[in-house]
Amino acid sequence: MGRLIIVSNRVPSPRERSQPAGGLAVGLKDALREGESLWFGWSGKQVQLHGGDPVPRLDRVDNVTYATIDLTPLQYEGFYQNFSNGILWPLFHYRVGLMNYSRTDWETYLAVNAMFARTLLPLLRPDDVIWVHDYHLFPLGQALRDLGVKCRIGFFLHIPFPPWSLVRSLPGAELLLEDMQSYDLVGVQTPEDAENLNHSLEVNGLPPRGQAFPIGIDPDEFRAQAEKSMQGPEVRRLEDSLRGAKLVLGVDRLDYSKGLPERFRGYEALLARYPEHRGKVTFLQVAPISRGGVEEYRQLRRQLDELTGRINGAYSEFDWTPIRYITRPLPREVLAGFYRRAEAALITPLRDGMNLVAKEYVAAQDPADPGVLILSHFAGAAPEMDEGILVNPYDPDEIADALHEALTMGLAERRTRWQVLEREVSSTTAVSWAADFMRALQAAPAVDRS
Ligand code: ADQ
Repeated sequence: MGRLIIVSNRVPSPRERSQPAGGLAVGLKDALREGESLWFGWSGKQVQLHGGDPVPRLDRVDNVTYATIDLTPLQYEGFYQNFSNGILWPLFHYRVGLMNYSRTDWETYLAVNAMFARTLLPLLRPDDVIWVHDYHLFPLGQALRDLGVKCRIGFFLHIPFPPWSLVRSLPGAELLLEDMQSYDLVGVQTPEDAENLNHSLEVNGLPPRGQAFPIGIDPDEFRAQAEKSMQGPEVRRLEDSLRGAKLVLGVDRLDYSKGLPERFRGYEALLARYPEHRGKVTFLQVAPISRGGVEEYRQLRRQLDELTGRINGAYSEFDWTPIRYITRPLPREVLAGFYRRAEAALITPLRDGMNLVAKEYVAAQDPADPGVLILSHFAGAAPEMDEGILVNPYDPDEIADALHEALTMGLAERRTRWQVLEREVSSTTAVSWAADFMRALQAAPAVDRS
């Protein structure tokens, strides 16, 4: 087999020691350990270019060559901020009302995809297999085919695929679906996403392409990380600061899809309706700022600042604070120990492609005394992880009841539930996800390359 070519919007810097906060980077790092591969995409830098395409910078580390290009400030704004994050992201998370459509941004999106194709082309060999990732790059397969690329090309969508009745709100949605015909295989996270995608294709007279490949983590690595982290100074400091209180943990990028205000209100409802937990529980929410340039994200931040202040103001004692809220990323090594220390994880997205934090939490637990996973019905992980307490994230009272149940659950039930969850997390890993996708891509009937 030829090389594996991964294309994603962002390419993580291979020399950065700490991991970026993002599921795609985490999943792929685990999947890229074997064989020869090239990872192509944006460097994360904006540079003013005067005419012509950027030239990829190459950096080889072990068996992976990282090839990155810069974007101009106009490309960054139109392609990344406005179209990918301001239009596709809300729409694909079922939030049509937050979509700020503009035809100029759509044109920039198509132009940047065509530019990605032109700059990738000279790096390709005929026997390569190309794997394109995520909503930033829907049209890339077609752009490559237009340049005569005959390799196998697969696409994986990390975010949900909503029903056609929503997707059709996007002007040009039909074109995106037509472009998908250039891929030999289109992977999505869940059977529901595959059904929505295939139905959208069908109503547009196109053949089905979608198959579900739920992404996973590297549970062994995460467990080892968590065990090691328990001995580290941060977990000790956390433990000391809790002074015997139970810990409820939330870990998310600061994003409106993650249901953070609803979650904070759920915790507030716990304190209001179950006063016995006051002073005996602490909620730690780690939510590093993400996409700070987009207005909706700035608004969300203001809303959370206000909610945290209000809840802490109302319930704090001079020696106890109900919510600890951090908007900086924490190193994964430290987070892993925090997961293990937490009696409950509160993961309540309004919509999420998969949600790797849920899987990491399960992998990090101590089998002798595991914590409880509280998970939204609307995370892609929910169908696989229904031994957690599943909640409707829109209902603060349901979140409060789930928290009370988790905080009072006996050891026997916690162990039984965790064992089922752990088996699930160990059977669908990042490595098996990538291997399953690649196998299906090799086996898929090739699309017309003429
Ligand atoms: P994300 O929306 O980024 O990913 P998620 O799947 O939860 O969401 O992955 C986040 C990753 O970043 C996890 O590995 C987590 O540990 C890490 N992370 C999150 N917050 C962090 C923090 N505060 N500090 C350090 N690390 C942090 C997208 C989709 C998801 C899908 C993934 C993978 O939105 O639905 O599961 O891709 O396909």
